[in-house]
Amino acid sequence: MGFTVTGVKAVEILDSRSRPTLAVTVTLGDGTVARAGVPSGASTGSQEAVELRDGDPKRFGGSGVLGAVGNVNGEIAEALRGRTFTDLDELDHTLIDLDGTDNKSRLGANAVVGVSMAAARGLAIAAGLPLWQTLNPTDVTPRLPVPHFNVVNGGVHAPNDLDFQEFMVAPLGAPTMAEAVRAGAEVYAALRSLLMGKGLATGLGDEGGFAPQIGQPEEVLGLLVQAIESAGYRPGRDGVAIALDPAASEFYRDGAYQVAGETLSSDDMITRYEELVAAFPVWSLEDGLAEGDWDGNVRLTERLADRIQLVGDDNLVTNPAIIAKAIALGADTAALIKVNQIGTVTETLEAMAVCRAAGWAQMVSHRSGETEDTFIADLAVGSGCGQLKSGAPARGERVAKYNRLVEIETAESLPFGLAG
Ligand code: 2PG
Ligand code: MG
Repeated sequence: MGFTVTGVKAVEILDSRSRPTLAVTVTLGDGTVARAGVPSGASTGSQEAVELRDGDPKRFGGSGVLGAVGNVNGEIAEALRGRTFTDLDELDHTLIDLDGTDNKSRLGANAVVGVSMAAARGLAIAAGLPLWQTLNPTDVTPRLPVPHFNVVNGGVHAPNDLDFQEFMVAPLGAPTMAEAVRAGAEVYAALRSLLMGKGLATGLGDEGGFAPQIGQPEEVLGLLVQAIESAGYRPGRDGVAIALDPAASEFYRDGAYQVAGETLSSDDMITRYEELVAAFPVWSLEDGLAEGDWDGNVRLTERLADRIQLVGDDNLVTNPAIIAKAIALGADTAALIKVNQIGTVTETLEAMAVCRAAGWAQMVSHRSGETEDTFIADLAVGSGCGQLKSGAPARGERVAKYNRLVEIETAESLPFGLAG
């Protein structure tokens, strides 16, 4: 058993924001060739595994990744080529040891994660199995996740005045993946008509959601409810609910939150969220408070966990040890899962296992800078986590993930919806 790596190769390609990233190809002894595209975030947590950028101002304003490409084609290829591994775990730990740092800053998390994802895909191809099946822990039921469509973009993902980064619609009440995707697309279309009717811009932000010139989050929430209704769905958990990712670290300055011209304390923010949750069908809140505001996050969880899901992203960074700390503290009730935040597929699966053991939910996530790679769709299905966010139901790199989920549903009869 096991598998032999015969080749590893990276090239510099463009991501959806026109910034350089890596495409990595891994070749196996049986002739299998597998490729992976590496995503890249904009609102990043400070503890994320380190993305290596060249910093050469003469290329792409310093954001080139030729150094990371060189690390794959040089050191990593030399270490893996001709070697036989028992499983992905062994290959990933070889990469972790080769890098030698605790945040993949030497070889670059973008280099390491590309190799890990391509190898994982290669193992599935070699075994003649869909990728999700090889990512499925034996004690977990695979399921099709509820898609969370980011239909209004703000924060660092759009050039408007909106401080909250993501306003998502989640068809929790849909019976199937295909119907959930249809609901997302229909609400998106209804929202476009509403915005046009109000003379608001329908240009798109980084994740394919509209980026209208609106300042108050409550105004956007009102429009979302209208769009859900005019598309013929019931706003709420038995129809189409709303999920928010304010990405609060981005508007946290000098110990306070700056929202639409107001300066708010952690407790003011919590009160604001309580009001939002009472007035609108919000079912999930991610990064409602900033990364370093642990006390605030514990109080937010105490005050809202009986009503909504509280997802940690910037503060948890898909890191099993940090997630364990948050579980012990009682901050958040769910983790956002991004493979490139931690840097290998194996550690990502570990982070998800830590969540499951504590009864925490997980939402698999894209990055604001994406490629056409659909790895996260299979990861969401195999992990059985029941939730995925991949941006709007628009733009090829976002839609590719949703389309992959519909394809999986067509091929296999799997349950759809939230886990547990
Ligand atoms: C987030 C992500 C993805 P980014 O904050 O959840 O939506 O954004 O990739 O820019 O970190
Ligand atoms: Mg986030």
